[in-house]
Amino acid sequence: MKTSREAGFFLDVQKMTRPLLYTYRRCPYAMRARMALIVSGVAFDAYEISLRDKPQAMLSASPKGTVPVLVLHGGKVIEESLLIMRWAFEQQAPNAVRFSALTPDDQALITLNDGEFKHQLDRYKYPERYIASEREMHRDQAASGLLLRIEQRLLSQTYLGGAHAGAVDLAIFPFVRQFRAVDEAWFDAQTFPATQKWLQGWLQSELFDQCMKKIPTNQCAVFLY
Ligand SMILES: N[C@@H](CCC(=O)N[C@@H](CS)C(=O)NCC(=O)O)C(=O)O
Repeated sequence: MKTSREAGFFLDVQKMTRPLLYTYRRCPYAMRARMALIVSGVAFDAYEISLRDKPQAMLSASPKGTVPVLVLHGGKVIEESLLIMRWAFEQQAPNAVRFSALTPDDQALITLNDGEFKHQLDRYKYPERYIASEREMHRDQAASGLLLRIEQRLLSQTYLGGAHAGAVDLAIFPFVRQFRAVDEAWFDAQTFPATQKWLQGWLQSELFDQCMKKIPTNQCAVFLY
């Protein structure tokens, strides 16, 4: 990975040599997009934004103002993390095949993750923004909802995707990571052995390491694998 080129105020989408990903290192949606691009072998530029001061070029491409946003050569904009993942897997790069398939059950798990679980995670992680006295209720609902479903799957298979990691693993792992990070001691004391092992495997993976490479705010880095 090489750092340093600063993205211009406006993008000249005809001159782009690689797709440009607007990203934020700690955002779980951006993490899933970066990991999908990396495993698919797609070379891309990653521009690290400040959430408080978003670049005008990004807002011109995607006025809704969330990351990740992927701008393709020619100007096509993909502004939802799951669609960026899908685009990455469609590029047919060597590693992409086993990551591409999403069963209806996988999709249901991702919907649960992005809906109910994210709702509970926010209320557990940021009690000051919500009703502080309900924090533990949200934590416990998350545990008996998505985490239990994940645990049941991982008791009979190594990855959520089956014997091999799949898109469903990449889509969900960053959120479970964030959930654990709120109170690691609590999480590690729960009886979710398969989920704990699965999470540790991802935290220690080369892919996660690559996806978490630090890029200075308002600078661009090239991801070439
Ligand atoms: N549905 C979107 C959600 C993306 C999202 O909410 N990203 C957060 C960062 S984790 C964001 O950009 N929030 C805007 C802000 O905080 O101003 C996706 O899947 O890409």
